[in-house]
Amino acid sequence: MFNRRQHLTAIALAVLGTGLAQAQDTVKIGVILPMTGQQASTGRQIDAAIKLWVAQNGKKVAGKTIEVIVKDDGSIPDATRRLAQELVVNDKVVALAGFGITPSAMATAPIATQSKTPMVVMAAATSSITEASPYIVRTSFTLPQAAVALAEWSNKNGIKKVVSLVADYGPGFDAEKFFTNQVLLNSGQVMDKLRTPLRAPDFAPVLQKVRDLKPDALFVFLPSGQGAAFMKQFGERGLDKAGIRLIATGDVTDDDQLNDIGDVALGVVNAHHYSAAHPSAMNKKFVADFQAANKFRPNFMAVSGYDGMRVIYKALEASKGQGGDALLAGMKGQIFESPRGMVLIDAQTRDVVHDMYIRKVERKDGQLWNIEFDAVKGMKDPGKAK
Ligand code: VNL
Repeated sequence: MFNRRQHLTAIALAVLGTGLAQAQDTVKIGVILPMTGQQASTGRQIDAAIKLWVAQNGKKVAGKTIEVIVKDDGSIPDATRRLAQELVVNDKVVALAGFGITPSAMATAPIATQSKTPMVVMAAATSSITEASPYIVRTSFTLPQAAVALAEWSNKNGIKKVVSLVADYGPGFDAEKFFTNQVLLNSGQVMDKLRTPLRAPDFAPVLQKVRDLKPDALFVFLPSGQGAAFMKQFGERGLDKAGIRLIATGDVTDDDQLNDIGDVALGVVNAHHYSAAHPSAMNKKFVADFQAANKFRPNFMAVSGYDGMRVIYKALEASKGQGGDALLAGMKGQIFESPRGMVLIDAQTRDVVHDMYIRKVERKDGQLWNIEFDAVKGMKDPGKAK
């Protein structure tokens, strides 16, 4: 017969046993996204894409059960860092993922390095992010990729005098530098370089300046979510009628907002790695499945979240569910078809290599789309030191 003490010990052991079994059978992925605040659309897109990936691919990988934990950082870098710390120390996640803006990714990089936790950047796009930790892998894109591809197109299309306008932080600096340097290399003229704050930008003064300068084209990078407000003001202030051509990175003609922008978006040429109108069988299925589950169209953030999950799942298969260096090794060098087209995770830089498409906004079946008409194939990040 058990006495009371033995009985309690047995229960304690049983509980401990189940706890251990659970810990060994479950693999946790910690996702940090801006679900609220100015970048909430980015969080909403990536969260929906992660859920779609899990719905399509199941929760079992390498005999383990995947648990995705999503935390909202409101795109406040201090919050991102604190949440990452908690996810690593308390939840023992094998991977960190998400990161809506560059400062959030940068704030978390030291945690990834110290804890040897692979960190998959699904949104932020400043070139140098992947150099901030050897544990960072990126599935989004880089601004130098989009800026250089667009500058090459604009040179071939008679655009000589340009003004650039970017958000005043990391990815904006990259966009400005790589676009204007390429224009100068092509013997063009850079009339001015304008910047607007990341938080609560006021576009009126810069648009007035552009109107006065009258360049052949205004080049714009603004983070996902700001494009519609900007483009509407561009039209309201008559810059399009004044013969100033708007060209942009695809962040500005974001599929998430494109239909709200209206006619002023028509004909805007832009460069990016993903369009919801990309004409592949895989993308048609991705868009259909995404729209069946959500009331909105997937944008470039969604595809980066989806591909990021692919990278994590395949790496877990290779590492048999182990984290750390084994998981990182499984991420490096992955090559696969994505809804955007072919993707390579460069084993040396851990950055994404993919096609940069040149697109034009067109109306089809009553909706606005970024229609791809040219591409720079297999583009590496031009921002990486040679
Ligand atoms: C960043 C780059 C953020 C591109 C974006 O949207 C974007 C970033 C929130 O690196 O902070 O479209």
